[in-house]
Amino acid sequence: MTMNRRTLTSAMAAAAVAGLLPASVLAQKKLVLGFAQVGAESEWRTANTESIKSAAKDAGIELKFSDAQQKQENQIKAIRSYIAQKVDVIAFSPVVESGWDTVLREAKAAKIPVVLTDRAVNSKDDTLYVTFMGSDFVEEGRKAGRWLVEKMKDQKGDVNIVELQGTVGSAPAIDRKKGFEEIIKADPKFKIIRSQTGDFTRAKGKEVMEAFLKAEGKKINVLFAHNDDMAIGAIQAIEEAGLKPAKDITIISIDGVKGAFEAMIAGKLNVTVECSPLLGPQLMNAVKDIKAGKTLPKRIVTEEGIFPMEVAAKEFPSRKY
Ligand code: GZL
Repeated sequence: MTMNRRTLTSAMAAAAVAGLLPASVLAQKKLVLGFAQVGAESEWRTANTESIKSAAKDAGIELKFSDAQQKQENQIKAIRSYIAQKVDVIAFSPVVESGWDTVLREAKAAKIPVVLTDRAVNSKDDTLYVTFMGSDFVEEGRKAGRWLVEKMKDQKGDVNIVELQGTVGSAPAIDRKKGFEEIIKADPKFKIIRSQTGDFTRAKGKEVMEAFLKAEGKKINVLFAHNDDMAIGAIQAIEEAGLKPAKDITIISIDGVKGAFEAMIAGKLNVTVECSPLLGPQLMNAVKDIKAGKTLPKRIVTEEGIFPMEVAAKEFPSRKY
């Protein structure tokens, strides 16, 4: 008769209580974390994955990891496999906000705690997860908007903006747009004349920016990109159209990855709003706290800054992602 992990654990616990096994043996049982990652769509995501893998290793936590290639059905499949394997904790970054209640109820029924990292879900039932740790995307959008309002304060005529949105339905795309529009709506000179998803990738960002340039040409004053990868793709399109990025078209993006600092140092990107992917250590602490029976806050917000091109060269050497 094969014993599954949970039965084995309870047998070990009984043995330890009976004094047959030293508690230290029990204590040495490695915690197992199942992590369902969004994909590998951007520099940010690559750094986020690296942070999770290295932090699990440092924490002595066994990590089961999956890459969903930005498909929700793959993330749901991965979560179900972690439930079947009876991992100690499940964590994931939901590729989109909706459609998670069923699988999260299955995890709850299996008594496996779930941690949301990076992105949120729009479930009405917040008992389906222990905590959500990640950035305040609305505030990131506000920071981008405030920088633009300041930059254009002496501009008299219309400021025509094109917007490269992140993955449709994802928390960062919805919330960054919301925060940006909340700030610029104070002045009617700011007009978003085109807005379309570039799915957070360089390739799609370039493709959509080419279409924007074809349709609007020299009318475009500003590009607001929901992440650096799409901005970097768009910079290529702007240069191929014979225009000067960050001069003919002001470019604002979000993440603060190395590629953005390199673009700012080259004078091709005006500003990037920081969104830290380095969530690994915080996640491992949460896993250990949960298994130790500690109560966690429902929301853990990562603190972040904003980096205009003027400070890029000075800041670049100390950047960690
Ligand atoms: C934000 C994260 C976003 C990044 C993109 O926390 O979910 O996904 O802004 C990444 O670069 O693809």
